[in-house]
Amino acid sequence: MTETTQATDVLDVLVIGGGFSGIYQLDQLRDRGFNVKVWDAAGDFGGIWWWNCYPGARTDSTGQIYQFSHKDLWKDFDFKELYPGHEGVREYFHYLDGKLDLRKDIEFNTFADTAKWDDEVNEWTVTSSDGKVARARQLIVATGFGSKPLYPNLKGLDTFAGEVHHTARWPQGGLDMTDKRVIVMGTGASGVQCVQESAAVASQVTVFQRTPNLAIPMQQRKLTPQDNDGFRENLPERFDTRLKAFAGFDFDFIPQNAVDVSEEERTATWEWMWAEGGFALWLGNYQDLLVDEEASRLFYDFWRAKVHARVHDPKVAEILAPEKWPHPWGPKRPSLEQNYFDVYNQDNVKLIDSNDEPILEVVPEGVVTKNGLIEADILILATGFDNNRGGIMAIDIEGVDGAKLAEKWSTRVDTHMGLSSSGFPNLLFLYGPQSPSGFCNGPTSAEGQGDMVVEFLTDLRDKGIQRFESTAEVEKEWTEHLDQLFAESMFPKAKSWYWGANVPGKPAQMLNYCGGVPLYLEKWNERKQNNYAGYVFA
Ligand code: N01
Repeated sequence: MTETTQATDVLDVLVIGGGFSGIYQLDQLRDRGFNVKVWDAAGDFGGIWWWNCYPGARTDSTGQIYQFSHKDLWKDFDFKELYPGHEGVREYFHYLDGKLDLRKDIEFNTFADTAKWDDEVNEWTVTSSDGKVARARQLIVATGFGSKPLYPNLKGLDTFAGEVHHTARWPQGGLDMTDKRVIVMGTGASGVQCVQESAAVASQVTVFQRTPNLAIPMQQRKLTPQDNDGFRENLPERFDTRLKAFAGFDFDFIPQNAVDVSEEERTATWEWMWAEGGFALWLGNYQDLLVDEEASRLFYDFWRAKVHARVHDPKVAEILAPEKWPHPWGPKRPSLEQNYFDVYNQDNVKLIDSNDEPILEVVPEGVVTKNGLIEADILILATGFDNNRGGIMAIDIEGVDGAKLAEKWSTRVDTHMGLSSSGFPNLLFLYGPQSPSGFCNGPTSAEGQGDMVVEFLTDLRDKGIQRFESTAEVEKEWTEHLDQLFAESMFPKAKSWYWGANVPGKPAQMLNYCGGVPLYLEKWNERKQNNYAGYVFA
């Protein structure tokens, strides 16, 4: 029997999810005297990086900004690579544990199965799949945007005789792909990284691509202690920029339009940015790239020429970077790649356009397409997630009068600023649907949105408020605000998880706040100054 099973203990706060957002809450709320516990389904620290331990899984943010700024936690941790792998991020979590003494209040291997609100006593009762029970006055769900893997509906999948793994359910002990025949389905961030790694060791890699990944260079490099010391010199300024920049990075868009500058200037800028690498090519590029198709096409052509110059077979290059673009460059997340396009020059790597040649069936020996059997030992499903909402809807959450959150959201997600939902009092979401989530660097959100929540809960406690609930009206307004931003943007032109277009059968709607982090924080501050407008208190 664990601490949270003591029926007499009523926690101030139970946090579900021990990634960046969850542990930030634990540390900050504990400092303010709250009695807090965290439940996490993972076996240990790392959040998303515990689950996604497939070969090559690494961040698309530099380690310097993929860390906490608070409590000087950046002063004595060295990242070994500019873009840390899952091992590096886990190492950072263990460092945090050493500094903040987190583990004593976290229960790993604990999947929250149900959460039930009791209106009589203003408490949540939460149960785990292995029978633990916790009671808490406030419940925070911080399950991340990618905790519910999306499996493809492949005929015969369970008959496969080899190893089949979703990237987000990779064996913790690893999987040796040396001299194996590997199939990778999906070319999102996870697929690109799996392809790069498997191509180095496998005897044969077959990649099924449905939509080309308009990937840009990572320019990865190893870091020395001197490099880390150098970075620390201006880290506070870089942290400061994060909350002022559109997507929570330490850079923002160039305040100029690509279409307004000369071709010579534009090309020089892009060549320089290309050599630097990273997401600045996406979220620190000319300001019109994500909103104007003409500007987007200019960059697409620049990008396409780079890809064609690297891929020897023009037919393969055309599948990877076609003349007719799959969608404008920008509204679908590009990946950061290291040698992704180069591996297609290797004899052991084959690319298949799955629009033309889909997998018809999985059989024990491999997969069957219209061109016959492709034998395989390992089948990698890099097919993504039921993003933003899936992880929350996987918990059976029951609010006032027995209302179920999964039912409420089955036709449409409605929240107040991605934080709460009417009918579900004293429940907050972090990095949840309708927050900047997918458009915000994780640790930036953990601190920025995290501080909003910490201050909110502290204020309510200090005022003796025992119950809060957002109103249906304010949620409708927020959803309409997102719908409007979406309609005015280029996002509808690219099917993506940002608006749930990747999940067959689920309603599509913009699930990520695309007005930018600064505007999001500003809107919260307005509400806060107005007695937390949008909430009803008791
Ligand atoms: O998932 P995805 P992901 N038949 O949804 C294809 C973060 N992340 O795990 O594009 C055939 O992006 C699908 O095809 P299409 C990051 O935010 C970060 O790669 O829909 N294909 C697509 O190619 C990222 O955006 C990091 O046409 C099917 C792929 O599978 C998010 O997580 C690393 C299919 C899924 O791509 C998700 O990334 C990993 C089907 N039935 C993840 N179903 C880094 O920081 C899906 N696909 C580096």
